[in-house]
Amino acid sequence: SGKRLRVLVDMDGVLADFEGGFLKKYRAKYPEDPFISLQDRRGFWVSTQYGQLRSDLCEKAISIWESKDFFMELEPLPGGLEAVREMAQMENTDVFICTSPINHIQHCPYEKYAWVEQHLGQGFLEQVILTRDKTVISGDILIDDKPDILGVDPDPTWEHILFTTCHNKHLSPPQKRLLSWADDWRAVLNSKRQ
Ligand code: UMP
Repeated sequence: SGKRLRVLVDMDGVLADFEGGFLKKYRAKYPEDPFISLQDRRGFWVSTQYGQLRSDLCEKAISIWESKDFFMELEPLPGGLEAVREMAQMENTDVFICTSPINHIQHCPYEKYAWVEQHLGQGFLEQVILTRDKTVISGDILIDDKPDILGVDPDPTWEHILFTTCHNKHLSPPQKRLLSWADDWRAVLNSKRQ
């Protein structure tokens, strides 16, 4: 009984393997330059850590995700597509994919929709929310790998569940975590139902 549960699911680092796709294409494009292994990643911003490694690597990193086909060719993370499909079938549950596009607009916004269409079907396009500010989107739960989700609303309606990935696994965050899609995401949803 009670009202419907609205679940917001992030895309990069939660459904799509942004970090793995980045590293593969960075190493292919810049084979002579140093790189940061996934186990050494720290901090949400890849470009910041590459810039700390060597100042010219910040813009080289950015050139990777600004390239055509970067977002389209990201591999799905294990279990993510199955989880959102299952959520979409659950009673009294609405699932939305809530993702921030980069400001280099040539490819990313289109490719994010195309990725969802390819992997989840055309009908799932109805569930896509592109926004640079997730605090203005209302929901009960936001599953996201970014530790600090800030915006104009200081008191968002959703509870942020931190999805574990290479850059956040060493933190002791205030949020609840999902360790992966093999973790008990169903229990997290059920805990928010009235
Ligand atoms: N992104 C950057 N710089 C980085 C790492 C990621 O611009 O160093 C981009 C990729 C995604 C966006 O489009 O930021 C993150 O979106 P969310 O995962 O917060 O939705």
